[in-house]
Amino acid sequence: MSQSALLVIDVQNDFCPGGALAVAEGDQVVAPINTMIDRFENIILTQDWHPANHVSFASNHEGASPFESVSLNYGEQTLWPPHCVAASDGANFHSNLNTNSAQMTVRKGFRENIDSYSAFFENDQSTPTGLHGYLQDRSIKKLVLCGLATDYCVAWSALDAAKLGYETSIVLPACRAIDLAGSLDHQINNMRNANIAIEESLVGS
Ligand code: VGL
Ligand code: ZN
Repeated sequence: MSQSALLVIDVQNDFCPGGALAVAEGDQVVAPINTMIDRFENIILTQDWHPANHVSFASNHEGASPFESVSLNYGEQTLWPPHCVAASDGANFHSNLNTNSAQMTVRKGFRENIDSYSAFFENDQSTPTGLHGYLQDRSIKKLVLCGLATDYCVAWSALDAAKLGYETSIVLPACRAIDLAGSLDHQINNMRNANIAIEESLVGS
């Protein structure tokens, strides 16, 4: 059994062109991710999944606009347009993503009062999603990350994975970024400093 897994982050309609929080070229990750899905035995998907009254939505803070930052009880939180509302079409995976061989979907950000960029811990950096336990139970030691967005959910997930001791890489041609106020460069630096491999071409297991 392979000890590596492909972790496909948030390839959902709302992060693709035409979606509520569209990432430039977000849909262009689908083809390279499908290619890698065919090369891996272990596939895990994540799905951003928020209640309509979620704390990360600017519309739920009086007078606030999307992409501003606010201070919450767990720290700074960027406010976003409402996106990935649970059970909405925007929360669905892109229709061309090959989800058939995925063994597990981790939903995150489902609690009203806390966001979760990372697939491992919510934004208080301590509430676990359960993914680490699942991977430990399956003896998975190595993670390859791809998806949306490079500088938010992919980076936060990769940084937590590295902290938890996984051998971690991200595959840039299968990622696209939001790039808010230099966030892409900042997070690429953070990932390099955490010994995360930044791959420039597609990889296999
Ligand atoms: C994401 C912002 C808000 C992401 C999710 O998937 O990177 N970014 N929610
Ligand atoms: Zn979100």
